[in-house]
Amino acid sequence: MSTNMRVDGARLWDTIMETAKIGGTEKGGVKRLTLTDLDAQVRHWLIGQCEAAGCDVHYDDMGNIFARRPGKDNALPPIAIGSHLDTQPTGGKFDGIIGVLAGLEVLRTLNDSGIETHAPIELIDWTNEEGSRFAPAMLSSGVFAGVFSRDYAYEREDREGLTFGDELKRIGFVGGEACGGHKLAAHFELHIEQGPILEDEGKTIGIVTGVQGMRWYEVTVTGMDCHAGSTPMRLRQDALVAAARMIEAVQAVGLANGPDAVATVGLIEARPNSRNVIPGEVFFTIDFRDPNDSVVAKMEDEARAAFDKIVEGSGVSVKCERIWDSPAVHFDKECVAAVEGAASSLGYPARRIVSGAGHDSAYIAKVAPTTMIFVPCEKGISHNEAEKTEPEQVAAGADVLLQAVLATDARLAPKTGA
Ligand code: HGY
Ligand code: MN
Ligand code: MN
Repeated sequence: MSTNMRVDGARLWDTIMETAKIGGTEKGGVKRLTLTDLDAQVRHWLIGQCEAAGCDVHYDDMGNIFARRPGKDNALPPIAIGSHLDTQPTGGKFDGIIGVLAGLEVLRTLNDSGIETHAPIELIDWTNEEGSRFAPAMLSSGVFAGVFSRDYAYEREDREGLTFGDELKRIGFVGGEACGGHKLAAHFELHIEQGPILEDEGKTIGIVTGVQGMRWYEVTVTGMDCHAGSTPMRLRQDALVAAARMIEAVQAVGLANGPDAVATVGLIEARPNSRNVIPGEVFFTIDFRDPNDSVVAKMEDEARAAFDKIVEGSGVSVKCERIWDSPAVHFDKECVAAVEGAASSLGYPARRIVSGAGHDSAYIAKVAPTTMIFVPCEKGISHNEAEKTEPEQVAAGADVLLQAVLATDARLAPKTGA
């Protein structure tokens, strides 16, 4: 009986440790930025593993990889298991990666058990989920969901001026299928929580009901480069001092709109970045999030008003451009119920939770019934080389994933008893 089926937790953990070597860092993290040679290396590794598991593998013109395990009726749209293999510069071994590799483990477990599902099952590696090298995040699942055009995505530049399109071509992953070119019956994503709630409450499984709203901004503060030694304080147009005040204001906006609002300046570049030149230009980014879109909008208004006040009479100007707006997402009730039912039948302590982090599922939810499964990570630490979770927790998440996918396959199977 398929409800007794369990993944091979040791095999899954070994797979995670194997891929962690591709871009592995001294501190035990993984640095595998999207569309680098390391990303290409793990992509080829994944394709090899999926082909060995009997899947048909192809990728689309955004480099999204689709590994399809045939079902009884291959005319049915596949039930997808997706996440991402790209990481932050100081990323961990698990963010995104456990979602893809647990999907591979589900395919392997179905093979070991000789189970034939009604619909095909499709494992997906979504390109550029992190948005660290090419902003915004979730770029390729966004193209798949029709949120971004492929041309917009191809034009995105990293901080060295290289474009997404050129880098995708360079690593040889421009596939023949137009991104978004095929339907998904459902999409499930296993992910670490990247927050402290599950661990704090002693829960093994997070039943994810949605993703909070988020907006990203790029801010350019313009003053005047000048000599640090011969320019009197009262005559300076110091872009970095103004930017520092704005960053303080961003923090204040986050605190003032709590308890769920979060506000972050994560990237800053001062130019010319020379110790004896008054900075003439500063570039920095802002990340605002809250489960409630109206709070995110209010934070934007308050930050803009603060910036205008800061530049008044300062001889400095500011340009604040919103480059990304991902409204709050509510996942599909039946998919959420499948996860809840699986966690309960497997006897794992679970709770419903809204995701603080963005995920590809947030966009895929626009085009397919979607939900996510969380497992705890130690102290909620993520986007950090110290990111840690336990083999038993990953195996538990993979078992819930397996059972939720099987339950969905049974629910969606044509009633003709195919
Ligand atoms: O930014 C995020 O929440 C995700 O990690 N890309
Ligand atoms: Mn992730
Ligand atoms: Mn991430």
